[in-house]
Order: sequence, then C-alpha cells, then structure tokens
Amino acid sequence: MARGLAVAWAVLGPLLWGCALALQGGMLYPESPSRERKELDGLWSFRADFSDNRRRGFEEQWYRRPLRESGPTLDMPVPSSFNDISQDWRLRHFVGWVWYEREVILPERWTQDLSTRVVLRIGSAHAYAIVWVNGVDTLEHEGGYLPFEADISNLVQVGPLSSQLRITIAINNTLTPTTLPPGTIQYLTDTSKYPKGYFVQNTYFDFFNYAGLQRSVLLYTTPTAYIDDITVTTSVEHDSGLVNYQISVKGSNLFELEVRLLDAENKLVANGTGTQGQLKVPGARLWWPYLMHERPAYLYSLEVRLTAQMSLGPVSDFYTLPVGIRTVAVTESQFLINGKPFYFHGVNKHEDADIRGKGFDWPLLVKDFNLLRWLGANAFRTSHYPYAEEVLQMCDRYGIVVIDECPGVGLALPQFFNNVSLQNHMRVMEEVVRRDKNHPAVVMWSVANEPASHLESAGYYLKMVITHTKALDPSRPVTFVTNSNYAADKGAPYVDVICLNSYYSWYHDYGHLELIQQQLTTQFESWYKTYQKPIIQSEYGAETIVGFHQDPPLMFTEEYQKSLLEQYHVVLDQKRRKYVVGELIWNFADFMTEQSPTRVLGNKKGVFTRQRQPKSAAFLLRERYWKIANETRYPYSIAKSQCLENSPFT
Ligand code: BDP
Repeated sequence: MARGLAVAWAVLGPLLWGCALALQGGMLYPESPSRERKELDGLWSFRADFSDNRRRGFEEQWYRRPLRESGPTLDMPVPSSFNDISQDWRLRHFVGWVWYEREVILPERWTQDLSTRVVLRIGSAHAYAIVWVNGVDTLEHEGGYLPFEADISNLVQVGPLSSQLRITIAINNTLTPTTLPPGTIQYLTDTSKYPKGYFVQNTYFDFFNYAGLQRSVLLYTTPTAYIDDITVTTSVEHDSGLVNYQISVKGSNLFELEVRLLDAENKLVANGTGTQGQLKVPGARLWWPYLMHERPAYLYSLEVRLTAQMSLGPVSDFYTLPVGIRTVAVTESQFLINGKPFYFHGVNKHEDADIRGKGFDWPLLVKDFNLLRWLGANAFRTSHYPYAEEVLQMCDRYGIVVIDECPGVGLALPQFFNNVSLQNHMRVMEEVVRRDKNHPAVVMWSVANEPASHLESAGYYLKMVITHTKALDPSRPVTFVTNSNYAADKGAPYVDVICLNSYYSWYHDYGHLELIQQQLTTQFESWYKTYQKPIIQSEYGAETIVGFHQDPPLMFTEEYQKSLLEQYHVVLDQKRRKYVVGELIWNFADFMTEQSPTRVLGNKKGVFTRQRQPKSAAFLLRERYWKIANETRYPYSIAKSQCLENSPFT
C-alpha cells in the first residue's frame, strides 16, 4: 500500500475517466530502412507533484515552459521505473502525477521536408499519460505496458526554430476500479491515527506497482504515405507454408504494394502485390519452439514496398516483418504446434530487477534468455501484463513460446466487473493483439489472472472479453488463468485451455508435502472430467530465501522448494501423457511486491534470485526440463550442448 497525504483522488478522477480512446491505425515496431529513428532514452528531467491535491503541475501549467523554470528537477533515467532511483522514500511510494521532460534537437531534414512524417512513440507509460510537445497537448493514453504514438509533424514543421523540441509527459500511477489492473484509493479518516487527507492505494495483485517511462521513447519518421499496419497469419498445407497478409496504407489512395518473402538466407521464396494476398512457400521451413526441433525459430522476412503518387511526386515506404510459419491448434487433450503435441515446460516471469524496477534493460533481457535456455525452458507466460516488444522479438528468434497476458490482474472485487471496466478491458485486448499479433512465438492470449471467476458477473465479463479477443484474432486460442474451484468457475466454459494456479502445501496445509500428490490429482481429475479441455499448471511454487537450508525440509528453505516441486512433478508426469499440456513454475526469479508481513523484500518464489543467481530448485528444474525436451522433441534428439554453445554447464 502506498501512502500519501492528499485529497488527490477526487480531483484526479475526472482526468482518468472519460477517455475511452478508440484504436486508430497500427502499431508496427519502428524499424525499417525508410524510417529514421531518434532514440530518447537517457536522462530526462523529472518532478513528482507532491502538492496536496497533486494538481499543482496543471494549475501552474508546468508543460508551458521548461520544467526547471517551475521548480527543482531530478535526473531520471529512461527507461526505468522512477520508484527505486532516488533516496527519497516519498518517491518510492508516490501516488499521483509525476512529470517527465526532455529537450531534443531534431535533424533539420525532419523539420523542413514536408514529405516526411514525424512520430513520437512511447513504449509504455504506467498508468495514465498526457503528452505535450512544445507546450501543446498532443496525446493521452490510459494503461501501462503498451505503446502509444502521435504524428507530431504539424508541431515540428512550423518554422526556423522548430528543430528544438520540448516533450513533457505527465504520468499518473493511480489505479481505480475501472483501470486495468484495477485498484482502489482508500481514505483513512480516523484522525486519531492518520493525518487529515491521508489515503492509500490498494492493489489486489502481488507485484510492486512500479511506474514511469518504463520502456523506450523515440521519434521516428515515415513518408507521408506509409505502411500503417501489416497482419500476417500462417498455415500449412502438405509441405507448403501459406502466408496470408493484409496491409493497411495511410496517407494516399493511389498506391502500389509489392510484397516479397525472403528466407533466412535472403533468397526470394514468394511474392505478391496489393493490400491482401496469400504467399505459397513449397517446402516451407516451419517455426518450431526451442528444443522441439534441431532448427528452431526459423524466420522468413516479409518485405513490403509501398509506392504512392503524391502531389509532391512519388513516395515510397518500406517495411520488413519477421514471419514464422507455424500452426497452433487445440484438441480435447492436446496443444498442437505444427500438428505435433507441444508441452509447455517453462516459467512465469515479471519485468522486475533491482534499481530499474520494471524498466527495460538489454543486459537483463539477454541474461534472462540465457537462463531460460540453460534451464531448458521452452515457454513463459507474460504474467501479468504484456512485456516489452523487444522481449517478444527475442522469443521469436530463440523459439521461446509465449502465453501473452494482458494486465487483467487483481480483478478481485465484485465492483470491478462493471461495464466501464469491461469496455476498457476489451480496448486493452485490442491494443495487445494489435501490437503482438505477428509474433510466431505468441501462441495463446490470456485475458486475466485469477479474476474472482466464481461470481456471476465475472462469468459474463470473461465471456465478453474472451469472445472479443477471439474475434480480434481467430488464429490463436484464448484463456484466462484461474485459481477458482472447478465447480464454481463461471469463466472456464469459454476458454480453449484451462490454466490452473495452485499452491498445495504452501498457502494451506503448511509443511505437509505428503498431501500434494493427492490434492493435485484431485485438482486435475475434477477439472478434466468437467471440461474435457487440455490443462496447464500455470503456477505452483514455494517461497524460498536463498541460502536457507533445513533437512528434513522446512518452509522457506531451498530443500522445501525442491521437495514441493518434486511432489508436483510426480503427478504432472502421470497426467502429462494424458491431458496436462504444460507446467510453468512460479516464478522464474524473485521479484518486488508491496510490503506485508508475508513478503520478505518481495516475493521469493523465484528459482533464481532477483539478481539471477540459481537456487537449488533451478538445477532440479533444469534436469527435468531437459529430460522432457528429449522425450517430446521432434524429430531429432537434442543435446544440451547443441543449444548452449560454450556453456560451462553442459
Ligand atoms: C498467485 C498470483 C501471483 C502471486 C502468487 C504468489 O497469480 O501473482 O505472486 O500467487 O502468491 O496467486 O506467490
């Protein structure tokens, strides 16, 4: 719970509601030979608005002039959460508006060349953001964890001084009953205990509500006629891969599109024209998950060239999209990738690390992927929000399969299942699908984690969100992750795969590892008998303080974590040849949470520490995952060493 001294919420409210923004256009990752980029990562000026009503920034219009002129500023790194950067405890727990500002000099051509479009793109701003460019209100966005952008050409192409740009971003991290994730603001009014106006932010999820500019901010260009979006789906017919594409163009009605598909050696394998079509690739090399095939993660490149006739002359735009040809299907008891049974042996993650919080970080990204491969993990769930785009790009390249989860976490109270929330949740799913639809690694959407799915209202709500998601993307299965009882769950009828979280011998029957096999068997059998759908054990695990040892095992020790996992594995081994199609450990690494008597500097259920060092359980899991991989591979056997060149561990 974050503390604050303010009557802030009543005043923040109106800004946070009433902004049901309809999706406009695509959200292609800005990487292409015809698009220039200027990255704005680095130091930004920063100020938290500590005023009682948190509205001083608006009252004094801090966006009108350089931030340093309205008061003291801090250096704030971007990308990073702001919470753990300074020594000021008030900032760590801050609730309300913070202000970021960056002054930029644009390349002169961008400001002079009227056939160039300049776009400001923000990778994510948690949780609500208002953006001004040179003091002009330019863009608003609700929801962290997803990108948003605005065409700012008319603000920068206005005269000789226009190459100097000031970008101001006000971000509010307050969570309300209608945000995703939801939260509540509670005023504590007993003046014998709390100062006047004291409030706390209540959240209903188990990770710290880090906030700020947590992903990259950049400026990029496109021509005025440009490729706005590409949607690719793939299928396989005999030995041919079929790549269906749909392209949307903006800025011109008079254009031609050329489409070329190149293989990994840059050889042309198929071509087409127009805004939609199908490319046939005889003898296609399929995109296979890591460890499932000797050549996993095979990627083609879809090159799209646009030529448009504009009043100033012809304009061309160019975009290259990595394409993995693969199919995904679900039967009563199997999850199939390329028609072969796929078993998820992987992890749940968090975007979380010391100092940077949820800030994107390349060294951390690469380290995490090296650990995943070392572990023999072939999958993860983006618990409990969509991760940075760069993460999914790595998954495509490494063959790590993803269950892509939206920030539908903490839907714990009946009042969260209302119409405004439902509309917002559906919009968020539109944004998730729009951003991530072309990643072959993404094989399933998860619309929520542990909602109160026993409620009638939750049943309707989940049905609507799932149906909407399926309509947005008929090519992938949809799920949500439940911890409800099989007989009470009102959302399970609508999912394609049942994802179950359970913590036997952890949150109850403390220390009684001998009960796990019976309880887990009952869990699987009752769910399968009721729904006849494949099941993933989407969470299980035990809190473990690295270096705590006790044998026979006691809770919180490395021995207990290992023994608990072993007990789960006995049952998973019995069921995985039947209808259990995956197991994802909770969690890959220790991560920060709110403070509480049940959390010791965060959640310690990681098999790696927060600093990415292995606990004993990591070695146990590694043995298991490699064993499973060698039983389920297709069609070749894979040695650990093939996948981990130069690894001292093989
Ligand atoms: C599950 C939640 C996850 C928590 C985990 C735990 O889905 O977010 O961190 O429990 O308690 O219920 O460790």
